[in-house]
This record gives sequence, C-alpha cells and structure tokens, in this order.
Amino acid sequence: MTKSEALFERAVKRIPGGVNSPVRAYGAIGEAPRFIDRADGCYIYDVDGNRYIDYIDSWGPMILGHNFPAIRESVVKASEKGLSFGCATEIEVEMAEFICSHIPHVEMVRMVNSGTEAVMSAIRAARGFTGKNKIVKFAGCYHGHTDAMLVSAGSGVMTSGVPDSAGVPKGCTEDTMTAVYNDLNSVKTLMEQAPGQVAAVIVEPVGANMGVVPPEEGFLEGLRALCDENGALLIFDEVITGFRLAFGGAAEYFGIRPDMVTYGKIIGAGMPVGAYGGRREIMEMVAPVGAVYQAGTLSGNPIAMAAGLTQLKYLFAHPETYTLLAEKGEKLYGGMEDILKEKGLGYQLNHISSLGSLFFTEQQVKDYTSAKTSDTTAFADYFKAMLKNGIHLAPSQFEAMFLSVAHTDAVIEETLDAVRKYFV
Ligand code: HOZ
Repeated sequence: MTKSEALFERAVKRIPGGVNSPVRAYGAIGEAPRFIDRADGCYIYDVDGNRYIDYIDSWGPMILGHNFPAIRESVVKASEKGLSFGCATEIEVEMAEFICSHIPHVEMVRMVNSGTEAVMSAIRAARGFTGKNKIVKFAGCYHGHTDAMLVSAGSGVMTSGVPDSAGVPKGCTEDTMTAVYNDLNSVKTLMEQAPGQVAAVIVEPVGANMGVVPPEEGFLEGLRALCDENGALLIFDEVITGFRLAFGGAAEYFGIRPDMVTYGKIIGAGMPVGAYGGRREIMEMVAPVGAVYQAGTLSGNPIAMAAGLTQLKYLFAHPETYTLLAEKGEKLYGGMEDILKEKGLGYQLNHISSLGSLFFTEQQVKDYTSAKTSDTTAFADYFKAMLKNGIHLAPSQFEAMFLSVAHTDAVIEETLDAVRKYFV
C-alpha cells in the first residue's frame, strides 16, 4: 500500500469522501488521490516521493509556478508581525489601490476569502443596487458553492452527476435563471420572460468549469448590450481568468467592460483570498457605507495580502508573462492537436492562452450540453496513463489545464511525449 492509499484510508473515516473539496477526489478514476507533500516550480511531489509535472497549479493561482521565492519570502516577512488582527491594515489599502489603479473597471474593491464568497457578495450588491432579484447564469459555469449559483453548475457538480445540490431550498434558486453559454438568444428569451426584473448576468468570460469553453465571437459583446438594454449589471467571474489571461483578465483580453468583477485564489497567489469590485456607485452600496451587508474576520488577512500583492506587482512589472503564457499554451495545446490529428480521431481540444481542455467527443464543445457529450470513461483512462507518466492533470474531464511560466519547453515536450505515447 502506498502512503497516499494509507492516508486516504484514514481520510475517508473522518472527512466526507476523504477530501476537503470534491474536485480533489479521484472518484471517476477509481483510485486514491495523490496526497501532496510539496511543490516547486512546475513540479508537485506526493508523499510517496513521486514527482509530477503539475497542470492543476492549485486551480490557477500559480501563474509564476509553485513556491515562487518572492512570494514565499513576502509570506515569511508578513508572518513575523502576526497572523491576523481582524482590524484594518496598510497592506489592504495598498492592495485596493493597486487593483483599482490598474484595472479600469474596478473603481472600488472589497476583499473576501474565496471566489464563492466574492460571488455571493457581488450578487447581493447587484441586487441591492438595482433593487431587482433575478440573476441570469449559464449552464456549466461554476461560481462557487453559494446556494443561488448551484443550478446547472460546472466543476465538481458536473462530475458528481448531481444536477443541483441537495440542501438548497427552492427559495434560494427561484430567482436564478439559466441560459445557454454562447447563445445570446437564450439570454434574450430570459430577459423577455422577466422584463425589468434581472439584476445581473453573471458569466465566466471563458468557461473553465465545464472544461475550457471560450466565448464565441460576439458573445460577450452581446451580453454587454443585452445588460445595457435591460438595466441589468454584467458581472464577470474572473476567478480563473483574472490576472491570468491578461493582467486585466478576460475584460482586458476581449475589450469588454463589466460592471462588476469577482476574483478568487489568484489574487492571494494561493492563499485563501477572493474579492469583488466594480463601479463606485455599486460598491458604495456595501456596508458600512451602504445597506448591503457583507463582512469577514479574515477578509484582507495581512499574510494573504502580502502574498497576493507580491504576485500582482510582479505580474504588472513583467507584462511579458502574458506573451510567455500564450506561447507556452500554443506549444502545448498546438502540439497536442498535432498528435490528435495524426491519430485521426474526433477529439476536441479547446484552449486559450495558458488554459486548455481535451474533450473525448466528436462534437464541437461550445456549451454545457456539448461538453457533456465527452466520454468520461475515456478521460479516466487517459488521466491514469498520464499520471503514470508523471503528468498531474485535474482528475475530472470538466476542469482546465493550467500552465505557468515555470513550465519550460523541455517540460512541455515531456508532456507531449506522454500524450503521444498514449494516443499514437
Ligand atoms: N472548482 C474550482 C476549479 N475549477 C475550484 C476547485 C475546487 O472546487 O476545489
């Protein structure tokens, strides 16, 4: 028995499913998850001493690779002053000023502890600001596990085979309307069904929780126009794309200005952080200025702020990071595409810059329904083979691969060799 298997045996007795988040389970794969001991650069090491090339990157934040020295040092330095005060600190002001001065659509920002919290709070602010209740989301988009968003959600909800979570009272989702990703008519129809009642449309500007599904041309522009026509706010959930696709996230990448934006783990560089922000008049609805209540002892935690701000400042000072990520994406996903073409079978490889997903289907994947046509048994087989060859992918068909700047050309070549060995 491996150390990971032994740990899993202990874990399942005390932690539901043996994991603290469902996407970590190897349920679909039928194995014990690898228990991780440490990580460095593009590598992750399990407790049995196996080294893997990591494409999870802590689900996105490790843009600079694991254990980036300046970030680690900032955490050590900040921790010497104390771990948490539950009081205002200078570094929170610096973080807010830094984000607002470099992201044009964020005039004010509030720190929270996770993407889930960011979305929950942004929706409350949007409802408070507009005085309306309905929220339009897209099937297959995942906005964390807040009650109102657990409707046709992506990520772990898709692999669990449970369309909507138990324990969510009907009342919590009766104002959630679900549209089809990349289908503007579906949004238009919902707007017509609830005229003047939609507070906000929330979207992952690049779908990344039903696997990677980029927006088709005109989709995000169309959402902007529909929101404007119907007096609804447009919320970009940039938990995955923020500071990764471009410094200004998908909003900058696609040139669309949302009214509000939510961020997650990336702005903590791996520490537990989230944030929501946007237009000043919306954010001024939030307590203690306005009537929308939202709070948190650990919000803006000084250690998390130190890590996050160090990463954001580094990314801003090194804009070449984004060219590098795009080049690495082209090398990896382009290389995979070449291999798949050689095999001549109907796989789909969706990718954009550092994000990518391989779907085991002949259908073009552009929304939740087409994503679900992927053969998850085939994915499980592929996942196992890749793991055996030292490649650490998310153990689910419906998650993204994340590249970092620490993935060297040699490492990408090694990955392509493993893909080639599997398919050809
Ligand atoms: N679902 C997110 C990744 N796509 C976060 C990971 C998690 O849920 O643990």
